[in-house]
Amino acid sequence: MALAALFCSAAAQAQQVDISPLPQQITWGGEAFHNNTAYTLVGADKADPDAVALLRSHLRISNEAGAVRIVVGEAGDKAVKGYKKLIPAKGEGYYLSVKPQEVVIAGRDEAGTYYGAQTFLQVAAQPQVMECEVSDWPSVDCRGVIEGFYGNPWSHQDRLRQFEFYGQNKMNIYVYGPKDDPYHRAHWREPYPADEAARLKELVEAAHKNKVQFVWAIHPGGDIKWNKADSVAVVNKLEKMYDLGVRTFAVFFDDIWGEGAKGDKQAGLLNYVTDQFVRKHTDVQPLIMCPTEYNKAWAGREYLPTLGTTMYPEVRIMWTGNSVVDMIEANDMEWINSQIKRKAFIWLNYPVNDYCQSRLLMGKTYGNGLDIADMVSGFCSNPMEYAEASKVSLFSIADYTWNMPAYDAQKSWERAIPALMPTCADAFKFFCENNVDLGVTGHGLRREGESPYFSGNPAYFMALSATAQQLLADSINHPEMVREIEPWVRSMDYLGQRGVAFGSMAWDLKKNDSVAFIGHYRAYQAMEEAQKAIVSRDYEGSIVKAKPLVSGDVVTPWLKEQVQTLINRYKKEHTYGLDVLPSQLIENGEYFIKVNGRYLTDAQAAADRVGDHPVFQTERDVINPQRQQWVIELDVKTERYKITNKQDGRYINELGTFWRSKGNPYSADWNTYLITLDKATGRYAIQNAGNGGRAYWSADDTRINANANEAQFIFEIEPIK
Ligand code: LOG
Repeated sequence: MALAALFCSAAAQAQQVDISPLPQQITWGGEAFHNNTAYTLVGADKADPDAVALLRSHLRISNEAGAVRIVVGEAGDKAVKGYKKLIPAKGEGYYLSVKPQEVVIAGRDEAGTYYGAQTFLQVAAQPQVMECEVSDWPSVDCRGVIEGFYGNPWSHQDRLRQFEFYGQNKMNIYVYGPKDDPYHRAHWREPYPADEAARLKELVEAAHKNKVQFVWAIHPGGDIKWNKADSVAVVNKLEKMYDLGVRTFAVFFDDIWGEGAKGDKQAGLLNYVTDQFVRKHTDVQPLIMCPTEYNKAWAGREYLPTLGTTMYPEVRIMWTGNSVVDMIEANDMEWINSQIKRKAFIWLNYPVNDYCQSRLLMGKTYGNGLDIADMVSGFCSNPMEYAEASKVSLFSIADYTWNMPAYDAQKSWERAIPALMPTCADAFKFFCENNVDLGVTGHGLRREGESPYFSGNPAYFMALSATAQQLLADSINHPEMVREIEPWVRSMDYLGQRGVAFGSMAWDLKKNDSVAFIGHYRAYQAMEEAQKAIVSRDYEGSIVKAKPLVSGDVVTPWLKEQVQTLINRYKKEHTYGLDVLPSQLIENGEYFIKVNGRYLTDAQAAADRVGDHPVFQTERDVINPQRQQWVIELDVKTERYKITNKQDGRYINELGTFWRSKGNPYSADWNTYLITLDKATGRYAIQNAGNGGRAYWSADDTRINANANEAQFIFEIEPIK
C-alpha cells in the first residue's frame, strides 16, 4: 500500500508519539492542530457505536467554527467512501489520517474503526497533534489474556480495568478460567448465584464495549462422568452463561487425571456441545478447548492425534509449548499443529507467578518467535493474580501479537513503563528491574537481566529505599498499581536499608569498632525481621499469602552472603557481642570427622580419580596431616554445609565419594549437607538435600554411604585447634 510521503522536519519529529501497539505502517508529518481544538463528527450515525462513544468520551465534540472534522466509519459507509482504497484488506484493520482540518478514521470492520479511534486518541494526547497517516492491522487474529491461574481470582474492578486496557492496546479476547472460581471448576455443574451472575453480565458487557470477546470456560474434567446427564449438564451451564451475554465458550481439561483425561471422550463431549449448543445459536463462536496433554513434555502418542482426527476441525485447541512454562517458537508450532491438524491456540504461561509466588515478574517479555503469527489460531497470556502489575507484560503481549515482525522486547518494555506509571516512570522502571527472575522452579523458566546495574555499591541500596518511598507516594496517582505492588515495594525499602546497614558494618570492622559493628548488626537484623514479616494478600479468605522477595537472584543473595562473610570475619577478630550474632551449629573452620573413633581420611589425595572416596583410618596421619583435616563451611545460599578436604580441596559429594575435580564441578545445590546434633551423645547426623536427595549418611568400617532413610547420629565433628 502506498502511503503519501509526508514531510518530516526535525521539530516535528520531537512531537511524534510512540503508538502502542506499534502500528504496521505509520508516516509522520508536521503539526496539524493543537489538542485544545473542538471536533465535529461526520459519519457517526453509521460508524461503530463503541468507536463513536470512545471519541465522544475523550474529545470535545462541538459544531463551533474552526472545529476539526473527524470522518469516521467502516468500509461500505458513505462517510468514508473516498478512502475505500486506503483501508487495509485485513480484518480489524483501519486507515487513519490526521491533517490540519480533517481526521479520517476508516475501519475494515467495526473493530477496525474502533482501533483507528484508539490510535487517534494516542496521537491526539500530545499538545501539538501531528499530521500522520497510518495503515494498520493485527498480525494475530485472537490476541489477549487467559485468566487461568491458581490463587485469588481477579476482582470485578480488576477485570473492568483490564478490559479498558485491552481496548486501548487492541487486544480482543479474554478467557475467563480462574482455577479457584468454584463455578468454573470444582462446582462446574452449578449455576452462579444471582449476585455473581449479575456481576458477570456487567463484565461481559464491559468487555464487548472494548471490543474484547469474553470467553467463559468450564472445567469439568475433575469429576465428569462420560454419560448423557453430564453432557447435558455442560450444555445447560453454557446456556446459563449465554443468557448473561457470553458468546464464546471454552472447555478445559488441564491438570486432571483418571477418567476425565480420556481424549476420545473429551473429543466426543466437545463435538456434542458443538452440535447441541454452538450450532443451535447463530451468534456463538467455535469452542476453545484446553487439552490434558497441553504441552509437549506431557504428550504421549495417542492423545493429541485422537483430538486432531476426531474433534470437529473448528474447535480450537490450546497449547503451552514444549513444557508447561515455555516460550513459543516456529518449529514447536509445526510439531503441535501437525499433531492436532489445526493451528494451536497458545496459552502462554507468562507472566503467571502462581508457582513462584514470592516473585513479581516485571521484566521484559522475550523469547517468543517473531515468525509464528500464521501458525497460531490465537495467542493468550496467563498473567499473575496481580492484575495491575501484570500489565507490564500484557502491554508487550499486545505489542507482540498486533505487530509481530516489528516486536522488540526491550523497547516494548520501555514503552510499557511510562504508559502505566507516567508520573513516576523512573521509579517504576527501577522497581521492575529489580523484580525480574523466577529463581529455581520445577518449570525451569528463568528470566535474564535482573538488577542489571547492581555492583554492590551503597548508592544502589540507597536507591532501593528512595525508590520505594517515591512509589508509595505515587499511590495518589496510581492507587491500584501501588496497592498491589506495595508488599514488594516495602520489602525493597527494607532491602535497601539492610544494604546501607551492611555498609556501616563493613566500615565499623575496618575501624575495629566492635560496639558500632554490633549496633549496626542489630539494626540490620531488625530490618530483616520486619522484611520477613511482610505478607502479600494477608486478608481473610486469601488463597495465596506470598512472602515478597525482591531481586531474589541478585541483590538479596549478594547481601546475605556479604553479611555472613563479614560476620565470620568479625568472629575471628572480636569477642564483643558474639551472643548477638547468629551462631552456626558448626562454625566455619577445620575439623576432624570421626566414626567410632576412626578418622575420615583423604587417603588417595591428589590422585583425582573418578570414584575415589575418603576412608576411615584408626591412625592419625603424621606425614600428611591435612588429609584428615576437613574444612566445613556454611554455604550462605543453601544454608547448608560444604565439606572439603584440606589437602587437595576435593569436596565430598552426595554419594559420600569424591569425583573428578574437572568434569564434575562443585554445585551448592548438590553438594551441601544438613548437619544436625544429637545433644545426648554429642554426635552429628549428615543428610543430603537439594538436588542430592534426602538420604542420610551412614558409615561402615571403611567409608561413607549416603543411603540411610533415618538420621544416623554417628559422626564426631571435632574442631582442630
Ligand atoms: C495450569 C495453569 C497454571 C499454570 C502455571 C495450564 C494449561 N494449566 O501446571 O492454570 O496457572 O500451569 O502454574 C498449569 O497451564 N498447570
